Amino acid sequence: MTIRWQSALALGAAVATGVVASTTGGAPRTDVQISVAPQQLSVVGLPCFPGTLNLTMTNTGSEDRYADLTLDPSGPLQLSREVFSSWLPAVDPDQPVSAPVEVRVPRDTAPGKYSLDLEVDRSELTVPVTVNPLPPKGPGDNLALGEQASASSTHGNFALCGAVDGDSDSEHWDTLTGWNDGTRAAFPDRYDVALAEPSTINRVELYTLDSVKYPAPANGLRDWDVQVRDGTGDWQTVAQVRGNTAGHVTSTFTPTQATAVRILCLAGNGNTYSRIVELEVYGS
Ligand SMILES: [Ca+2]
Repeated sequence: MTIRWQSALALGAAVATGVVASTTGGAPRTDVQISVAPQQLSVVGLPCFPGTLNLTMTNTGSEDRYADLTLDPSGPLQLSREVFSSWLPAVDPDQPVSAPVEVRVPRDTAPGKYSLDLEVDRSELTVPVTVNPLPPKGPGDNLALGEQASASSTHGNFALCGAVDGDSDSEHWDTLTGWNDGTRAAFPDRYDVALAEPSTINRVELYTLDSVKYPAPANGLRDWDVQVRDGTGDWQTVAQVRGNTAGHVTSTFTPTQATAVRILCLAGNGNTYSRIVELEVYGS
């Protein structure tokens, strides 16, 4: 059931990209076209599971100009930006300018249909946003999925939340579905996930980079400690992995009450970076 839910999420994140023609809304002059990809979005009320839209403005007119693309969310939608401003030179061929916006909703958001209105001048575009039900977090479910991650550093080309996005496939590595630290050849690094509520856990599944192009013996995580945070805020080591060359490692330990889980990364194969494609946490 968990797998099915994750697959659905992966599909939701892969909604076909495309360009939506702007509407003029009766404006006498509209020389900035707006587009968005994907054309619709699915999100869920988890703290580390943002939906991302890519916004694009294109000056189709003959004069250089400055433009403000405003974003107007409905209901509970929270945005990483509410305006996208850019200088748009008039050039031939037209030069699109793009920027991302992250869309989140609170955990208690009612599932349903919402929307995000984009506007430049009188050119408007509406993006439908579907809020899906929260995933189950009972016995047998991955307690780390979409929960708040934090890290000692994150490489600029990667996403902090990529290691709790439900996608453990290393072949998707270059589409930001994993965490890569930002301090090359310097260890330790740490990657933490705060659980939604204190939980008794006894197993951590770690997927490090192991693809055809980037095999684990040269690119994966080699040495790490699995640590859990107890109710007093102290961290204790519950498992250790050394000399790893596999893409997927299961660590089991005595059932332990935890408010958060940390991977303390001590060394990587190739002595470059710490890379986690997915971190999963389970109770007994
Ligand atoms: Ca992932």
